Amino acid sequence: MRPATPPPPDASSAHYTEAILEYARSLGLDRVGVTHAGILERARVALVDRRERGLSDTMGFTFRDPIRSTDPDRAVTGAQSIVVAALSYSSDDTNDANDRGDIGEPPPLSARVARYARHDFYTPLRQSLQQVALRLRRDGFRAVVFADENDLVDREVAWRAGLGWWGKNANLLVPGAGSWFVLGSLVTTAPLRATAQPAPDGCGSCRRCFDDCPTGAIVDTGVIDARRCLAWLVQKPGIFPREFRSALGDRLYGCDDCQESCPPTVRLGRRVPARTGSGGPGAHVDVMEVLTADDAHLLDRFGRWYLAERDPRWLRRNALVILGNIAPTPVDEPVLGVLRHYLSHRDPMLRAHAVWAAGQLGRADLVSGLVDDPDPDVRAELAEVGS
Ligand code: B12
Ligand code: SF4
Ligand code: SF4
Repeated sequence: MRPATPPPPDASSAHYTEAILEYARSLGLDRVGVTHAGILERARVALVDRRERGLSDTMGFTFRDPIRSTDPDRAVTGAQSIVVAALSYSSDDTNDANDRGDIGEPPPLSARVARYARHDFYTPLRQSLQQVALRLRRDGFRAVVFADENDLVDREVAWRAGLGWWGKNANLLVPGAGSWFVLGSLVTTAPLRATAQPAPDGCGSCRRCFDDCPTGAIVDTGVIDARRCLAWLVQKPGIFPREFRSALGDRLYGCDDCQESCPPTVRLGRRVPARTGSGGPGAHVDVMEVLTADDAHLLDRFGRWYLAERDPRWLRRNALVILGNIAPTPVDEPVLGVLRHYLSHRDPMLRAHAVWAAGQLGRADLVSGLVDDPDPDVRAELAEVGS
């Protein structure tokens, strides 16, 4: 006689939901919650409105198809609920503790990496959620994991599941812990119980992030103008807007200013146990390495980041802007060599940024050979350095 199949669990019981959440916590997820799988109405309106107002610039992501990215049922047919998780990438001081012992002294020409990109935090987040999804599947339900993808607006589901409040800087802040968290979800056909009401606002009268954003990109409460946001501009393909090149400073990828100025994130983030994600370049990257390495090396080191068309030329572009911002003058031989190399580069986008960097570093004399350059972007840069 075959053993009787156990009856399917009653997923709508509070007990089952708590067992799933307990399992998720045991897998290292710092905060977990459950929300229903209804349409994300507010996010849908916001995505369309921001696109219409030009605030999303040329970003695709969730803006490409707002109907899809705000309908969990499109992600998983018959979706009933969403398990949402936050994984901390906090460190125990405000200044690169993630990387202590990791890299030693920063290189002399050092570019900065935003905290979420210093190590790979998405893989452990996804792996833990996959384990939870497996358990739900074993119990007879469908369950699919999404984290930083285009199918779901992560902050909106996290807010709805009670994981945090919307900061005026648009980040989701976890009560008692701040915003150094990456977010992910699993959408499932299991009818789990929603865990909580949305967390109450914790910003109060504070406006620090508005004042400290280097480009004025926070244009309203919780609203980012991507055309000004350095976190987008370092990813966006094309010519880096001239008006924001100085503000870029030494940032190679990401921008943390609106979180580093955020009192609850700075204060409470220290209370969250420090975590080092797997792999990743750490907090500091040698600008000369980015400018001299080949594609294979750059993809090996930075391939986990979002690089349009997986092309490392955008990193080289950012590095040229950084070089123009931080290289000491008069420039030394290695920097001179790099400038010369890029001023004669076959890629006109890189030539254009090299022209700018040379001008910034007081070496407009180097660009005189480019007067007849066939590329309009290069000629536009030449006009700016007065050549
Ligand atoms: C596109 C995108 C970006 C864009 C645009 C950011 C943005 N604000 O939309 C760019 C490239 C600029 C970016 C930057 C960053 N990002 Co990003 N990004 C995304 C992505 C792919 C989609 C976000 C989205 O759909 N935005 C749509 C708009 C409409 O949403 P929103 O701006 O949050 O608007 C909401 C609020 O206004 C809110 N709201 C409505 N009414 C009210 C009222 C009040 C009072 C308030 C305060 C809010 C509020 O409702 C709106 C709709 O939900 C998500 C991943 C995902 N799939 O969701 C990651 C994601 C949002 N990014 C993330 C991170 C870590 C960052 C950076 C910190 C990285 C860095 N260090 O450089 C910065 C932060 C910049 C910032 N201040 O927002 C995390 C956020 C984690 C968290 N704790 O919040 C996410 C969730 C990725 C992940 N899965 O972990 N990002
Ligand atoms: S990520 Fe940087 S540029 Fe973008 S809103 Fe925050 S502080 Fe401003
Ligand atoms: S800096 Fe102040 S206003 Fe901005 S998100 Fe943090 S607490 Fe809110």
